[in-house]
Amino acid sequence: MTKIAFITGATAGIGEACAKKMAKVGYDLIISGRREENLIRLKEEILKEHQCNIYKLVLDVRQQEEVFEKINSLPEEWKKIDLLVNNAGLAVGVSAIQDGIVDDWERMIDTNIKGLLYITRAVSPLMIERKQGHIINVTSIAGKEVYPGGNVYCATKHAADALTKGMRIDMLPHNIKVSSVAPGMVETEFSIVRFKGNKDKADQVYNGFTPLYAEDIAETVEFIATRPAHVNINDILIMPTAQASARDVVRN
Ligand code: NDP
Ligand code: 8X3
Repeated sequence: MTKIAFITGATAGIGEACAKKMAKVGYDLIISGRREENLIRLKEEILKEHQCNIYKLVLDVRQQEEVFEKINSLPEEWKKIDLLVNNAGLAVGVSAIQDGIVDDWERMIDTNIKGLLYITRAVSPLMIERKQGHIINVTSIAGKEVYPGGNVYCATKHAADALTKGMRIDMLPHNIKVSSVAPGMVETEFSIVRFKGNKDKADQVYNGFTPLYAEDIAETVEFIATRPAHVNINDILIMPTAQASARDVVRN
């Protein structure tokens, strides 16, 4: 039977690349995000290349009621989710704590921590019912280290790292794998969002070195998802060759 992958944040970057990759290896997809037009475009693009079924779920992961209502209302055949990729997330701003914009903090906390929790709370019982499944959380180098201007974003990714470990313990009796992939710098819309649409500032982040691309992370997610039943990859930290730690990047 065809497996189903549910990918949050599939309207751009890493999530979009994961959707394409998992379709390529034969999964049916639930693709979600807030931008419906991007989901429509992605569905069309994937269907040009692959024969699979795709369900579009327009969803803001911060909206608790919406998350539960929409996931509980999935058609029965779409509730058989084999793989959940908790990818939706963002960084907003680089202010020091004393200058921090509270609304930015709330967007990050609500999306990266609470959103991940709501989605997992809604999907994991469906996996438990079938005694199978795999949850892959997209964390970050920011979940392992803290860098200047990273404060709240790093805290949310440390939380995602801790939640991955906690979820793995909770899912253990239910035959559900829990993994994380922790990327360093990946060129996506991430920095455009972080710098609130300032493309020049965003481009500077990736200047003078070759960053990771979304496809690199999708390939890693595919690897994690396709190990044999008795193998779980707990965590993969993946960096551009030019990046040694959150703060050490070699630029030309
Ligand atoms: P993008 O900005 O390109 O993509 C982010 C995705 O998250 C979009 O699809 C966006 O969809 C979705 N998203 C954001 N907020 C919400 C929300 N409230 N509800 C639903 N979906 C939401 O960034 P990336 O692809 O780079 O980021 C994906 C993940 O990877 C994030 O968790 C990020 O923290 C993590 N990461 C990124 C790194 C990088 O350097 N790029 C490195 C390490 C980790 P929409 O706006 O349509 O809702
Ligand atoms: C995104 C990568 O280095 O900006 O998680 O934290 S970084």
